[in-house]
Amino acid sequence: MNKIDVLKEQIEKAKKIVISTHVSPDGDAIGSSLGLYHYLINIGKSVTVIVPNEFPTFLKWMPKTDEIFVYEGNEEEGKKITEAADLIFSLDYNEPHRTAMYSKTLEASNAYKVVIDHHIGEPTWQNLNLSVVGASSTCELIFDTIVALSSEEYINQDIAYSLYSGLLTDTGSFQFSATTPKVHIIAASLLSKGVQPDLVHNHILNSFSESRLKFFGFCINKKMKIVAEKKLAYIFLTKKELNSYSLGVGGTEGLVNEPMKISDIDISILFKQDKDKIKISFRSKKDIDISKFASAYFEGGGHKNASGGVSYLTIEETEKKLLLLINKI
Ligand SMILES: [Mn+2]
Repeated sequence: MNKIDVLKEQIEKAKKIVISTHVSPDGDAIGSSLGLYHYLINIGKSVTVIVPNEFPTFLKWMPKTDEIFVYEGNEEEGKKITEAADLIFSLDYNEPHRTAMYSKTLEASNAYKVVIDHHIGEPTWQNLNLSVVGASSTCELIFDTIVALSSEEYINQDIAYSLYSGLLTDTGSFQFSATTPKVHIIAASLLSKGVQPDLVHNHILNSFSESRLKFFGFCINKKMKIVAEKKLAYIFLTKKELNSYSLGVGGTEGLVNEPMKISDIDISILFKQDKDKIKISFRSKKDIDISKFASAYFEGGGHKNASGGVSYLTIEETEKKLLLLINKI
């Protein structure tokens, strides 16, 4: 049996389905989850989307975001829903630890587990893996999955808005190298289902508060450091600086991309001080595989040109470590 037939059988059998995403869900995580959610609801299934923690306000316009179950703060109910599920989708992540506070509950479940993701990784914990490493987005893969399970006719306007949002955010508005001809063909199909591109763009990208834009200005003006010979820009932000602007959930989203607008910058790194660690975002241009650097020295991973990582040192020590190691990039 091919993978799609296996999935089809599991969906038909399933009485309760859970769709889960990684911690701090982004546009692709929410878009792919809602896209699949609408499809499964439309074919008559009982489905809950569970996110580990809150997601940004600029994603809350998508159809049925109010139905998304936020695990953090509702753990008891979240455990019950997960225990009752006989089929669980893991979208936009491929290791349970990426779900942070939800991971124990997820791992305790006996449900049939399906991973659909595009990040680097070779997971072995699931029952079925429909991931394509290097694909533009999980939304692209959900489009393919729905078409393979049913047909393009099943993609209605709600699904189209959800999937288009993830395509847009994960390709940086169709600019990153994973923006293949196929991505544009999918985008065209979604537009033909009634998606208004300007509306999505305004909701997601032109939705800054005045305070958030001023914060971006502060980061570029006062905090950005350049290592010209390495074509590297980096920003360190203390907890205090992050708290002194009313940013809300997802307020630093996209900040790491700002230095990439400089023609002489090929690498951008953002360090954000958190409770007990420093969260790191890496971006690179062209053939520079920043995920290798992120995983070798900062417990990171992700994509060739976009990775995450973490440091348990102080800001001063982390900066020292970075400057010592930049020749390894
Ligand atoms: Mn993604």
